[in-house]
Amino acid sequence: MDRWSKRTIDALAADLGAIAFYPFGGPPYRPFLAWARRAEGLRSPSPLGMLIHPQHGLWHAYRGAMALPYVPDGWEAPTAAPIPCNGCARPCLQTCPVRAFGADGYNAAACRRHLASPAGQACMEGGCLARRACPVAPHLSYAAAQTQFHMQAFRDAGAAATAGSAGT
Ligand code: B12
Repeated sequence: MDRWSKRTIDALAADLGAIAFYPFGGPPYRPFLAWARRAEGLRSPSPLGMLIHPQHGLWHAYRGAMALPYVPDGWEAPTAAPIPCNGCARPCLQTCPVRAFGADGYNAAACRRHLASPAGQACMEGGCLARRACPVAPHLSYAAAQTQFHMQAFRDAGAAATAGSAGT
């Protein structure tokens, strides 16, 4: 996926006279979450840490970014998006079988251990249960093959090597 992203977005950037940046290849990492918030007018992350979008919910990720030396025709600054988590019962926080999302943030090691155990098969096959518990845009959740690709990449990558396709 990272090779595809680079090939596709490098070509697009060359056409547009832009500079391409990628979420992988670190550390250090480019601040994609901060950029995404500014680009899309998103005001706060979801309780899981990932950014939540009013229409796409948790089902969006970033393959690359482009810096343009000009303002494109028709571009308008984003308006502040509504925060979908306000008033939500937040089932995302109650659903993780190993309580990987706590007051101290996201416990990636506990998550990976669970995924590598027989009990983690539901997350491996159908995708992260906490992410799937989100009531926003469930119809946009990823297809099984796509989910399994990313879950396997996330589970199998070492802590330092997860910057790429795992981030979906
Ligand atoms: C390292 C990394 C991880 C690490 C650590 C993440 C963590 N939560 O600590 C590991 C491997 C554990 C991980 C896991 C996952 N990740 Co990850 N990860 C990254 C990566 C490569 C770098 C993050 C970083 O350090 N950036 C550098 C800092 C400086 O930039 P920044 O994040 O914009 O900085 C701002 C924010 O941190 C913000 N901020 C301040 N306080 C807080 C508090 C919270 C809770 C948040 C979210 C932000 C925030 O302020 C900073 C300054 O403006 C990014 C891609 C990227 N380049 O950003 C993906 C990325 C954040 N991951 C992503 C995803 C999807 C995942 C997983 C779901 C993957 C999976 N299992 O399938 C999991 C779960 C993440 C979770 N619940 O937090 C997506 C998020 C998409 C989205 N909708 O928001 C990204 C953007 C990758 C992508 N290609 O889209 N990830």
